Amino acid sequence: MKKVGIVMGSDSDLPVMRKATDTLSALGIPFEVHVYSAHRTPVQAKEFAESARENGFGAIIAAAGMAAHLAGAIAANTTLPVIGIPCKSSVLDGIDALLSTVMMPSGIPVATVAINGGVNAALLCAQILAVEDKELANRLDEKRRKDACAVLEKDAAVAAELNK
Ligand code: RP5
Repeated sequence: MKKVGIVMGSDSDLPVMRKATDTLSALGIPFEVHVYSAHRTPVQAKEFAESARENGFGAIIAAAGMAAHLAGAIAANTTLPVIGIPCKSSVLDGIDALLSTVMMPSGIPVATVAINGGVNAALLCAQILAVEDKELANRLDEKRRKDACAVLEKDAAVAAELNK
């Protein structure tokens, strides 16, 4: 199976990225994590993106906060699908990173998930890899079934308490 590349602009983004790594691990998807910044280590970020396809990656998650250029910078240097996670910072609550990540000019797409959306970034990567992987697609179907069951259990608990 292809690996998922996970790049974050700073180790301060790690709590968000752990949601992505936990989700990928639960689905049995291999990944590789790096801290590369579009601003502080632009050379390393560029080299990672340029070599990602030949290094066995099938999709890349790029997470950054504030003036979040990382996902766009990664996407500029690969035609692998890039999922951008805008990370919430202390000043503008992540709106800064959301707009920086989502508003890519035509030609260089970044599939942007919600602010701090580590789980959905991982699931989107899984769904991309599952296009050519029936076993992974089955695992995703099973996860949907389990998640739905968990909601129905909550429905039953809330109904039992409040629907008198
Ligand atoms: C961004 O700046 C990083 O992705 C991080 O979200 C934010 C702050 O970085 P630190 O100052 O915590 O290293 O580049």
